[in-house]
Amino acid sequence: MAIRPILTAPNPILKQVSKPVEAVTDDLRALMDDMLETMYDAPGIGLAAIQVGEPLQILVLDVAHDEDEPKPQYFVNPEIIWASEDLSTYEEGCLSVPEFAAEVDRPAAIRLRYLDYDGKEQEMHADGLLATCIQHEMDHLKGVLFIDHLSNVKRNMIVRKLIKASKQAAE
Ligand code: GNR
Ligand code: NI
Repeated sequence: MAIRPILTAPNPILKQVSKPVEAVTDDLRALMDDMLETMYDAPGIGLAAIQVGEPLQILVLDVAHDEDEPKPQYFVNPEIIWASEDLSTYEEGCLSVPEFAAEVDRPAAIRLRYLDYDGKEQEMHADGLLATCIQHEMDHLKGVLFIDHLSNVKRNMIVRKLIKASKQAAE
């Protein structure tokens, strides 16, 4: 397993649309292992493959990471097959938008179809933080960041600050 560098906005790679996976191979399981290790190291509660530069429809999540037992979850080619009409609001952060957080509204509950770590088709219902996090990660697969849900004024302010911070880090 290896920790990989996480890309940060406004890196144009983060805008790429990720491709479906044809088969869950050992190589892709190795990528999922690296993603999980990278996510725990960051630390974060979710990571999409594009955040480590791989434009593939793969997510890893662990929304229970503060408890003693880690509970990693892997989602390949996820599809939302139902979303509740009622929304919930969470303060979201993103490892690709370091140091910023903002409230985003999303469907409060979803039903998801996906392939698991073994390539087996699964369905699950998610609500609460898990539902929010899955939708945040699925946005990454479409090249969308949580700041794209904010007003242009807020997003531009954040992007300008990210550019300034990365210039300072390079000095
Ligand atoms: O670590 C993360 N925390 C988080 C908090 C609220 C809503 C979404 C997230 S996902 C984020 C990790 C990340 O950037 N995943 O893409
Ligand atoms: Ni993110």
